[in-house]
Amino acid sequence: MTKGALALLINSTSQNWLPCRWKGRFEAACSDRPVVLPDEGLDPAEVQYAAVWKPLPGALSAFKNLRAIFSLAAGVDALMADRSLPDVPLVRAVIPDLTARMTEYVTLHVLMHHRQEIYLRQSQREKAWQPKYQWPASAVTVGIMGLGTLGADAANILLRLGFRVIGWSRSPRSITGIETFHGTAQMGAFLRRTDILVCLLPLTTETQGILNRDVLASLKRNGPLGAPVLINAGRGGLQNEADILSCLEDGTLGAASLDVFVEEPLPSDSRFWSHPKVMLTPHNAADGDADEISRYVATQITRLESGGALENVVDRVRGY
Ligand code: NDP
Ligand code: OXD
Repeated sequence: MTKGALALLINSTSQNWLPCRWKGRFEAACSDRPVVLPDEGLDPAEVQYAAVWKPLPGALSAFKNLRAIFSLAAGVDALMADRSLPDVPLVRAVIPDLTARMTEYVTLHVLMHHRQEIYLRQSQREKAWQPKYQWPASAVTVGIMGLGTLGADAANILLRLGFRVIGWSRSPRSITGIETFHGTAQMGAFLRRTDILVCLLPLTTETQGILNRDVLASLKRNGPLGAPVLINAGRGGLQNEADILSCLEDGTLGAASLDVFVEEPLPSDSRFWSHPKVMLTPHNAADGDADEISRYVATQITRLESGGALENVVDRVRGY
């Protein structure tokens, strides 16, 4: 008997998200069921599962026999914003490979700021042999906003590199070697200790615009880096971009690494492109791997159909 179809809805033109590439991987992982793209004459009534990346709002509402939605991304803010999203379990991507890639990005950028890369590249362009004093990692406090799957992993690696690591979450978290803070009441104490702020929060109604002037002005002053640094790989909607630019201009921030933006792709006239204190990447801090994710989805479907429970189901009230 043919099993219910899996619809693959991928709305992106970037190289990593070519739908035909993902379809091949899903066909290999879910070999016992049809895997269909929207332009392949798919019958909505046959679709039991949907695996999605940035589907157009309303795209899932036609699937009346849907049993679960699998987000091909860890962040589900775009899906949560779709008021017509079917009321079935929404599973997000929690994949060791994705976590490791994000930890690479965070470690890379923390080290680039700690090891004065912006200054050193400028010195190279100017042929200036003028090394500055190099602080030990133990003099620098990295504050991680979001101690979930990604934040906790990055925190552990930074700790191993010798940084002082602190973290902030919504509810209390305990991670060996890391001082943790939670909730609005403890946010100020967390920020006042932080030299490098790493944001790995999900975008929700509570976190929208959280990276604003008030928050950035609360970061530690007179730290070893001269001025605090922001690294945001969460979502663009977390940042107030006008505030970030003005904080970079007036020295409230010394530098920033930004992977995500309010509008993506970033418009060509954005000041961020050419800002000398900004290290910018095109929302690729942690690309998802089609082989890993398709196997993860296939395993979850098999478990569900054998009477087991889905893992990493989004709490729709919390929004992440
Ligand atoms: P998790 O859900 O595992 O962790 C989220 C963390 O944020 C938790 O610690 C949670 O607190 C905390 N949090 C949520 N809301 C608040 C709040 N209001 N105040 C304080 N803390 C809060 O998510 P992941 O670690 O898997 O992913 C985080 C985000 O990273 C994703 O949502 C996505 O937007 C982004 N991402 C970006 C990628 C990129 O390439 N740029 C790639 C992958 C993900 P608590 O522990 O109490 O629940
Ligand atoms: C994600 C992303 O959320 O790639 O996984 O942004």
